[in-house]
Amino acid sequence: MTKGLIFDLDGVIVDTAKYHYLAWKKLANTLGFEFTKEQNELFKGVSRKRCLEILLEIGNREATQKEFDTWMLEKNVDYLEYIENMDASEILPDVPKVLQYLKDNNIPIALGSASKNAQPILEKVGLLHYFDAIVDGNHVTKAKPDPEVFLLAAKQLKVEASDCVVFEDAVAGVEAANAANMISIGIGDENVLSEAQFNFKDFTEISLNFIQKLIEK
Ligand code: B16
Ligand code: MG
Repeated sequence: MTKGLIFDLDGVIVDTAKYHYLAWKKLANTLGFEFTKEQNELFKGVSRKRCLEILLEIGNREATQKEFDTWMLEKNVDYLEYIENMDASEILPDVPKVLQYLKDNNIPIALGSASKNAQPILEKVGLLHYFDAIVDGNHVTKAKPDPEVFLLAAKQLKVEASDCVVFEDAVAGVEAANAANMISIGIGDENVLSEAQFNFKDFTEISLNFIQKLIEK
């Protein structure tokens, strides 16, 4: 039975959360309120549109549709500036080791991310060539925790959903993987990601032996 492995981007492959934070903070400050790193935790795995809705709730601000669209655009322009110079040094530890192992074993690999900037980020850090399919915020109509992003990834890999494994750092992403009937692997705080079937702090904790077991099952 062929397995398919699906990776989230932010928090799993690279830490782009810090750049999202800077861009959202800049917008909040422009609008006259503060936005903390703790509040930024709420944004992980969440779509850009939903992030702005939450930000406006935090700042107790209303927006016309035109303002809303303008602020989403401004945030993204700033975010693109922050990620402009990303390179391979920003790849999270041991991620290339796992991707290379999967490639060596002919296991299809997909990206399943909420970000609309996923492909250029993979290009910048030099990992694009590992991916057989890229499903991101440009391809889905329903955000995580809806399973759409992962189901679409499985379809593109031509692998049954129940034969897929998902690496996720966000609660909504773990929920989406579980809803897709896939094996969910939480990367990060196991108390936060308690719904995941397996938990690891990061990829340095994941042995190639464990990966081998996953692809053999
Ligand atoms: P963009 P992931 C998510 O990436 C981020 O965690 C989340 O904070 C961000 O709002 C979302 O992508 C959309 O990103 O503004 O680039 O479209 O974790 O799903 O890879
Ligand atoms: Mg993530």
